[in-house]
Amino acid sequence: MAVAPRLAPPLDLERLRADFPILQQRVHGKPLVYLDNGASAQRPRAVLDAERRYGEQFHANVHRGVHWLSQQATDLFEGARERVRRFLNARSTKEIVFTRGTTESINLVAQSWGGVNLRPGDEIVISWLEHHANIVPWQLACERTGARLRVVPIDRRGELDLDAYRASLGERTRLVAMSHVSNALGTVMPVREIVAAARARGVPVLLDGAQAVPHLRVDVQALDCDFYAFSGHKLYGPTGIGVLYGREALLEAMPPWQGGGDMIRTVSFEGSTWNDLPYKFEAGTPNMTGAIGLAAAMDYVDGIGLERIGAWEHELLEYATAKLQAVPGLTIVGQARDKASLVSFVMDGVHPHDLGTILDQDGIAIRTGHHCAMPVMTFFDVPATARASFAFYNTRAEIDRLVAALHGAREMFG
Ligand code: 7TS
Repeated sequence: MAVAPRLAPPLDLERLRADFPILQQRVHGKPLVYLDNGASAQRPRAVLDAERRYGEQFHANVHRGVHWLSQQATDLFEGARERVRRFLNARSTKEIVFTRGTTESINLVAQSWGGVNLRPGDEIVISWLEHHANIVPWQLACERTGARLRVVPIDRRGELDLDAYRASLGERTRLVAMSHVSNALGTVMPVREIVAAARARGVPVLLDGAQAVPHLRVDVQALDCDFYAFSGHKLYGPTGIGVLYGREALLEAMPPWQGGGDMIRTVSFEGSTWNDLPYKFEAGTPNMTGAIGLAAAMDYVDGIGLERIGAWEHELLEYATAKLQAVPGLTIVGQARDKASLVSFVMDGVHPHDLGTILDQDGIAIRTGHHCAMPVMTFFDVPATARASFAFYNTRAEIDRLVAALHGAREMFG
């Protein structure tokens, strides 16, 4: 007998929004409409409380004290690592390196892995839609090693050209580094195909998951990627904390990238030896508050369910797309068939920065600019875009306010 699919119950937005104190306020006299979640999502009380509780009751330096507080702090910090492992379905906590964020995670790989694996003429394959954090560290690695970048084109919809991608993989390809979701266009990248084609050639893959983890269920074993990078602050967690997932065998073979306390086993003036994974990559006192806050954010998100979050955000995206398309003079930049949770757009005759300023007067927060993805702007021949990026706590009524304000801007600029 066929079992009817169980539909997830819809989100109780009123109750969920009450978890976010910052959303309750007025800006310029208007209720805040926060549509800049792609830059940084807001933190629920559960995260703020976890950070405060740690500071009020458990803070001490980790991994070094025999005293009670230090053990509490270490347990909480290592518990957070295990929470991240479970969130990503990594095999082992040895594969979970805490960093300051996506940017630092990618720099770690570019410096450490790149330093021992790249030779003159080797190639790193990236795409045209990458955030600067997944371009510049590779450029720096290329400068140091003589390797070069190969950039896979996108099409007018903002989708990766998969044939060109496959054709770009060659004898000299040493690494593929791509976004999971584009921050400037919202494109969900065909990561299965990307990974499969690279693996067939034995080429490791790094995925920049900064814009993916808040919206999609990420399982690093199912993805079969070698590195996965993301930031806490886009996942309703704290700033200054992020994660690098790395396949154990690769991390094991990589040298440390920063030296200092905690990453060593022994130090003498003749030379030093390195600590086990993941500590080899965590020199100095880590961000314990951040890690604990991030674990609380993961509990919070999983408590709601990423599938339900994704489903609601998809509804918001479709609703916003339809309404925005009806605004005279407005063009959506990035029309990929598979998109996550944001809309980039331009309006004839109105600079995106002016749009942002006008919307701000209405209490509506969006981001305007190049979104740290200048090549994307070049590709679409625009100086900048306006970008509304959604979180599960956004409502249709908020999108109505965005759209009304855009109609107003249109009239103002005639
Ligand atoms: N990669 C992608 C795809 C991103 O969207 C971002 C941040 C980063 C890397 C860097 O993350 P960080 O936490 O290390 O700074 N993106 C954005 C954005 O879209 N608006 O502000 C920051």
